[in-house]
Order: sequence, then C-alpha cells, then structure tokens
Amino acid sequence: MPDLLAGSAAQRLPLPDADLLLWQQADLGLAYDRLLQQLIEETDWRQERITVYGKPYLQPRLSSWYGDFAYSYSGIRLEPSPWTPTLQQIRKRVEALTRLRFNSVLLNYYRDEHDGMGMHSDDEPELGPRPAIASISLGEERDFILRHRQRKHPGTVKLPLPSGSLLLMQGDTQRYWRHGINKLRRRCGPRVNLTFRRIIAGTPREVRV
Ligand SMILES: O=C(O)CCC(=O)C(=O)O
Ligand SMILES: [Mn+2]
Repeated sequence: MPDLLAGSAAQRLPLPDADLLLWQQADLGLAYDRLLQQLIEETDWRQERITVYGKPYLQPRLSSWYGDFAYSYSGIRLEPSPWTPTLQQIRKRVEALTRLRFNSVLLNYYRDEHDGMGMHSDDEPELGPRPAIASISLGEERDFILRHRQRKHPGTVKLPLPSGSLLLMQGDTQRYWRHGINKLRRRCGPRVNLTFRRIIAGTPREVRV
C-alpha cells in the first residue's frame, strides 16, 4: 500500500532501487483538457528521425524540446525553442509541488494508439548521475511501463498515468530501471506528456546511438 506523504497529495511507489512519487491530480492552474488543447495547438511539433544501431527510424510520436540548452539522444540533437507562457506556467506549478528547479522540458505527443515510446532510461550525461525528472501527463490515460535492468521481480510494472498526473522520478531510478509507453491494440485518443529536466551546463555533449 503506497504511503501518503505528510502534507502533500503525493504517493511513494514501493519499487526496489527506485525513487518514484506520484501526484494523481496535480494543480496546474488550468483545466487539464484546456491545457491539452493549448499544448497541441501551440507546440512546434516534429517527427524526429533517429538512428538506433546504425539504422534510421521515424519516431512513432511527435516531440518538441524547450528550454535553455540543446539536448542529444539516439543520434539526434534537439535545439531548444524558447519557453512559452503556457510552459512557464506549468513549470512553475511543477517546481512548487516537487520543490525542485528545472531548466528544460521535452514534450511528447502520442496522437493515437499507434504512437508509443520504446523502453529506455533517461541517462544522458548532461542530466547528471541521479537526475530528477518530473513527468506531467494530459489527455488519454496510458500505462507507463517499468522494468528493472537486473531483477526478475517484480517483473513488468504497469503504472496508469491519468490526465493531470505528475510522476517524479529521481535518485537511482534511471540507473536501475527502464521505462516506456506501449502502442495499443484498442483505439485511443491523444495524449501529451511533458518531462521537465535539469540540464547541467558545461557537461560535454555526447551523441548516443
Ligand atoms: O510519455 C511518457 O509518459 C514517458 C516519456 C518519457 O519517458 C520521456 O520523455 O523520456
Ligand atoms: Mn524517459
């Protein structure tokens, strides 16, 4: 049974080698549906071509990178767009809830059931060794899949992320766990996910393939 943290609506998720806090309904200052529509309309969406083991792929989703620094992963380099008022407002709420500071955000737009994200860890060197990543979900509820890199138990963990939820991943989570979003067989509507991150300035940028 997840323990409710004193003075906050966050639940701690009891997974080994992980530090995960979940707010089911974060106060983002605006109705979740309104924010979803605003982000779908205002964001500079792109479908990135990535390279995995030397092979080119189109990512099965749209994405966009905002903030103060460029970001590199899977063979691509994302140049940042400047913060919009909507993103600044969400960042302020996320920072107040988590009591952490973030200087960048990656947005992902899962248009329907055909969009997803492969299993990975957010372990790029520019995030530092034990990054804090705050993930806001809006729109269709999708399962966040978690799998430990070494342990057989508890196996595949499915964490449903409802519209308006805030998931904070920190500590050793990225070191020991991979996560992703599966494509679905059933039809589903749009979902936008925002992962707020802190890029450590001055870290040499490596291109990962
Ligand atoms: O859409 C999600 O909930 C996951 C996003 C994610 O893992 C990422 O942006 O690195
Ligand atoms: Mn991730």
